[in-house]
Amino acid sequence: MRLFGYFRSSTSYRLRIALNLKGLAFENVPVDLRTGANKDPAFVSRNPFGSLPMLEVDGHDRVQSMALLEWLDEAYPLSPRLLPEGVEDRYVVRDLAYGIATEIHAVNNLPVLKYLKDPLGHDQDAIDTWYRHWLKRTLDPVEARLAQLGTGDFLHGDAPGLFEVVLIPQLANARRFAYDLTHAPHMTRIEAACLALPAFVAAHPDNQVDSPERGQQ
Ligand SMILES: N[C@@H](CCC(=O)N[C@@H](CS)C(=O)NCC(=O)O)C(=O)O
Repeated sequence: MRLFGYFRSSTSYRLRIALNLKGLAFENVPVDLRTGANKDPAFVSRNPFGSLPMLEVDGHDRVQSMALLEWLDEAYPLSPRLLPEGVEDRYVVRDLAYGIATEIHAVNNLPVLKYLKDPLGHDQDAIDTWYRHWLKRTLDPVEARLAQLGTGDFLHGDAPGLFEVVLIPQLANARRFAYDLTHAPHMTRIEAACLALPAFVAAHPDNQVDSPERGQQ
């Protein structure tokens, strides 16, 4: 398996966590978003979206992180499952995971932020305000939902699953944009529990070969 990703890409981070949780070995292939390597014709010929992550398995290129996560769970139904067994439990996990993936990531993605700057002409302060606005609009209800559900260290049961795989990268981005998480005790408790696990530590952006934190660039 080869994972084409970028250390700071939150969708790549999702896949790294999921592969680690399932104990699936993979080769990390960095694609530099800053230089636009994801738009190179050779890459686009394999992935017309020109997006990360892309997972190459047995000669097949698969993209779109949420579809990939669900595919991984079906193709490799090893413990732990990313989605629980019961229909209602699966609904609750998807409710929150897809809320973050579709309502925050989609509007705060790098091409959107670049477009706000050029051609729309917004400065960095305005872009940061945009970013935090869309975070708050969905993270507040996620936090309220976690309070309603009375969650412990994880949304469902005693292990992380699809929700945590999506939440942790989003919180890493929130912290990069100086988003105030002091009023989110449920999310930050879950974050602390996840970040103590080896699968999450190994997947962290700072621990990737293409991260400047590793002194590679
Ligand atoms: N819906 C896609 C979004 C993928 C995506 O936009 N990834 C970002 C990195 S987090 C990316 O590749 N951005 C560069 C671009 O689209 O030009 C998914 O979930 O995989």
